[in-house]
Amino acid sequence: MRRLFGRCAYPRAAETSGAPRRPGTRTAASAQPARVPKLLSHHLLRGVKLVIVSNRLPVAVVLREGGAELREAVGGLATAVRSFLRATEGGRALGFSEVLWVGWSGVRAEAETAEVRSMLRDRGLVPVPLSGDEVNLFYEGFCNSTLWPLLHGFTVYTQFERKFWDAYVGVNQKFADAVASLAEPGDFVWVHDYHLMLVPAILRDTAPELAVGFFLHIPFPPAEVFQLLPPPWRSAILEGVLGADLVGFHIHEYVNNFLRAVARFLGYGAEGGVVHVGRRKVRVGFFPIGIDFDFFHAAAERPEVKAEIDELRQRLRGLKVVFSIDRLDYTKGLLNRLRAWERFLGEHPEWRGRATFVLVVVPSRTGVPQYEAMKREIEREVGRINGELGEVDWVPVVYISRFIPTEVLLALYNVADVALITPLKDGMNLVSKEYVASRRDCRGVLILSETAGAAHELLDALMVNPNDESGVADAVYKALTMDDEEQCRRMSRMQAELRQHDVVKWAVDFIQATAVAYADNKASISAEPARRLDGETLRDLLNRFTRSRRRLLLLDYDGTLMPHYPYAYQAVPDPELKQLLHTLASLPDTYVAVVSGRDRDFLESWLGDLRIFIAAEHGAYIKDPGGGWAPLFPFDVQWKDAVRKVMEEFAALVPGSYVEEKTSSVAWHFRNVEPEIGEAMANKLVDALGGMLDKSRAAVLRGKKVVEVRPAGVNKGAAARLLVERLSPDFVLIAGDDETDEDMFKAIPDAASVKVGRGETAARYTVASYKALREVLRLLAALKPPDAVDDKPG
Ligand code: GDG
Repeated sequence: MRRLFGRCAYPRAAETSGAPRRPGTRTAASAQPARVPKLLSHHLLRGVKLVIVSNRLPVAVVLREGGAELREAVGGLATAVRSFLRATEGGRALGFSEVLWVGWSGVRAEAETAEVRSMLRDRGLVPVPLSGDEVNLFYEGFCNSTLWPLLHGFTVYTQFERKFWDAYVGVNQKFADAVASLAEPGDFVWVHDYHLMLVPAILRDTAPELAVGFFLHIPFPPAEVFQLLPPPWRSAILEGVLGADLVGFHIHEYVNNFLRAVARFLGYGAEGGVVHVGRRKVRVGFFPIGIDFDFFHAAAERPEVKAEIDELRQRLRGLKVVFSIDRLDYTKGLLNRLRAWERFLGEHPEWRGRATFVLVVVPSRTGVPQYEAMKREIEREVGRINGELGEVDWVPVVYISRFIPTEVLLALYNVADVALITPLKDGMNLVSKEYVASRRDCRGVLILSETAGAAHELLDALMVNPNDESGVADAVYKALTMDDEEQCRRMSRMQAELRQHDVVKWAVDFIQATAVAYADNKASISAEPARRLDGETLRDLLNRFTRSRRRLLLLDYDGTLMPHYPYAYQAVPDPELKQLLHTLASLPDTYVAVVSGRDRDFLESWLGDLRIFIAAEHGAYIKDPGGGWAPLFPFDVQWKDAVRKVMEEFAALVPGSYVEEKTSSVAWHFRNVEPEIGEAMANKLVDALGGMLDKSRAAVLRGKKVVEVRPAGVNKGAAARLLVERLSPDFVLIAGDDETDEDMFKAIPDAASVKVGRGETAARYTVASYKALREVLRLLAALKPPDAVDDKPG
């Protein structure tokens, strides 16, 4: 058996069919008739570029003495996108004018010569050079030692290193810069996988008019697992992905996990798979990746594959073959699989000498100690099993630890009586699909982990739990003894599924869904985005302030003038803030108003001594400098008792939620409740309140983790408008950090409005934090009194 594959001379990894062409052109190896699907060309795709972005380009650069050579890479993503491009005439059948692919060439930046770059560019491939340090910290570090284990749920293998994260941020920026430098408004950008989760948000900031789709090829774990990432990293990753118009996963479970994480860590709710991020709607859906069904289904007819099949059959002498192929990885469950095979042979000794397990493990991430140790352990186990059970003319496990040429892989798919695919966790798993598609003879049995994404489609596989050793052993027995009729029944049902949902359909569905999502967002994207308030924009603002005759500053309190504290009572103004407000209010013809959601008592007790306007309860009550409180307009709150009663019932029903009552409003807060339960109950509460309230008197508002009822027409925008009408300023500055402040930004569109912190906004400017805003206010306070400006007009 040692010579099972001995006849072939194996080229090295990234096995190939020679120099690749431009993405989308057909290659010799895959010269099957391309099956062009019925494409629903979308007008948004017409004449624009498709830019594919992935960590690796779909080629491997091989450096030789006499120069460089490019070889087509084999791997899930590269093969999938190539099949799509082949079937769509390089994207032209969809309307794209050109397809470019941005990624790392696989060689360190130092080795990426001008010759390599130009060879790549000739083929539409745009290299992003990575230095040795970046490869170590970004690729081997954050990608493979943090995100890979964490997203697969291997929490104990996950490393949390600040320097890995910093490199991840830097390299994502590099990729985004490379895309932004070649994409134009309206172009389509398809970002792939966990290496590049920050790219969509960076593009949204720097090139907002691009259509962006993001697809994750590996699992997205439950929120409790994702929570292990330090808060700034996990928020940046979620916000990063949400920069896209469409976010895709393989299966519904990952979609749910992602939406829960978004709700829990960012506080964004989702309805029907749409997350509202400021003005944008981000669609989140599942798009199970398929394979090039026709290619695999026709493979056994190809002469070179046929020859391999004949050769293998001859050498196997009627032995039944159980087969698996994986990259060396702890997620693949290789040791569990070996032990299950051993158990099967122990429980069914009659199969010794009649069946063999061909275990192909393709080297991967060589040099990483964890992987090296696992390789040694697999080798020890194979050696032990073969030593204990093997015979002179039979080995229980044929172990191959190298990359195998495609025709050999295709032959193995065709001769294997059983495919034993038992990953502990796998985003999808293409091998299981390729095995099924390859069986033109309608024979063979697939044993598949319920923990692989593919289990959601390949329902006629013998489903196993990879940790259930005896369950897997039983499945092997069942598979080896299954009659031909049942094999064919199961195979043909699975083949029908794979034929219908092939890789081209996957890519076309994804691109078309991105087009729809982008069309929806286009209007809001074209609104002018907020600009950072620094440098020139800040100088301009200070100038306008100086030249104006009458100034009004409308300032939110929590999160804007003060940081957010865990408990509301902690946000007591510091002496520096009070001094600043005092100085500003003392400038000639300058009015300061603090506009807050807090109640009158709090604001009165901490700010009442300043000569400023104060608006409490979102503007329901306004106090003039040195004067008393007056309502924004006459309103009644007779509805409060009934509303409070309903809300108290909800508070009793939902542990962790509570009711807050102010003079003009009642609110039900659910920030301490599980997001799904909180959101679902909030919907019910809104429905219940909607049915009992007179809309002309009371308004139900759905805020961040709160449902509030206020007098109709009361909001910070109305308060801002009233003050502007009363004071007639020719310069208005508005600053705020949350949803309720957006009402002010929209109510006074000519104002210099400033959003404090991240997130979509109707404001003109943004600053990073309350500290940055205070710095701006300090600059205003230090300006020469406008009366003394020499060149004051008039
Ligand atoms: C990610 C996710 C998801 C492997 N060894 C050889 C070889 N291969 C080919 C197989 C198959 C591909 O590589 C591996 O498929 P996977 O599904 O494991 O994909 P990955 O790229 O490893 O990983 C995975 C996938 O993305 C797609 O979204 O399914 O869950 O982890 O096509 O045939 N091909 C040849 N020789 C080998 O030795 N010729």
